[in-house]
Amino acid sequence: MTTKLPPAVTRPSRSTSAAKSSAAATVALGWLHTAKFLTTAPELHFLPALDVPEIAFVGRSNAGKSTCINILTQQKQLAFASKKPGRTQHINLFSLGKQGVTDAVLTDLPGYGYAAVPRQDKIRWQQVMANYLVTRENLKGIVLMCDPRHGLTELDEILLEVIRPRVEEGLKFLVILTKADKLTRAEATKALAIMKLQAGGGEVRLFSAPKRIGIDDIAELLWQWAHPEADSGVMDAAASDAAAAAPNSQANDTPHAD
Ligand SMILES: Nc1nc2c(ncn2[C@@H]2O[C@H](COP(=O)(O)OP(=O)(O)O)[C@@H](O)[C@H]2O)c(=O)[nH]1
Ligand SMILES: [Mg+2]
Repeated sequence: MTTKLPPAVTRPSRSTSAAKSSAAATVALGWLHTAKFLTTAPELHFLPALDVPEIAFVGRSNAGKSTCINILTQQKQLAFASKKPGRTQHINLFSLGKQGVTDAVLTDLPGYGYAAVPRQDKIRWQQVMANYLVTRENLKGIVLMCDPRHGLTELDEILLEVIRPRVEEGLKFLVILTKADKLTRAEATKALAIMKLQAGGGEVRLFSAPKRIGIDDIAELLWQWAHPEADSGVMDAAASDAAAAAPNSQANDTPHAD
C-alpha cells in the first residue's frame, strides 16, 4: 500500500541557499516597494527630526541615482517626482514600512558636479552634505552612486573623506557602480576591485537597470541595514512566509530614466 505524501513533502525542496536568498530578496523588495514621498527640504534644518534609520543616496548628477531608486522601490516616478523644477537642489525624503508604519526613510540628496556647475553651487553642496553627514542623528547608511566609466569625481572623494571616520564608527556604506551593462566582464571585475580599495571598508555592488543586475542583492543589504535587530533566523522566517505567500512576486517594472 502506498501512502500519499502531503504536498509540502512532495514539493521540490526550496531550502537551498539560492531559494533562501531569493525569498529574502522578495521580503526586501516588498519593503522597498512601500516607499512613499514624505517631504522635501531646501535646507537641512527644515528636515523633520526622525527616530527611524535613514539611508541616504548621493552621487554625481547623471550617475543613475533616480533610476536606481525607482527600480529598487519599483515605482516609476518616485525619484523623478523630486526632480520637478525648484526641487532639484532639495533634499527629498521617502518613508518605508509595511502596514503604514514607517520603519525607515530613504533620503535623496541633490546630485552634484555635472557639466559646468558654478563654483558657488559646489561649495553650497559641500556644506549641505557635510552638515547632513555630521548632524543627521538617525543616519544609518550612505549609498554612493558612481558611474564606473567616469570613476570617482572630486566631490565623491571629498564625500569619502568626510564619511570615513563615521564608517569606522559603524555607519553603513555602499558604493553602487551603475550602468554595469556598459562594461565588459573584465572591466566590471576591475572596476569592482578598484572601488573595493577606495571604499574604505564599505560594500561595493554592480548595478544595471536594463540588465537588472544587482537589484536583489542591494535590496537585501538595505533591508538588513534598516533591520539590524532581525537576525538571520528572523529574516529566514520572514522570507519563507513571503515565498509561500507570493513565490513569483519579483519586481518587474521597466526602468525609468529622467
Ligand atoms: N545603460 C544604462 N543607462 C542608465 C542606467 N541607469 C541610468 N541610466 C541612464 O543614465 C541617465 C541618468 O540617469 P538618472 O537616473 O537620471 O541619473 P541621476 O541624475 O543620477 O538621477 C539616464 O539617461 C538614464 O537612462 C543603467 O543601469 N544603464
Ligand atoms: Mg536624479
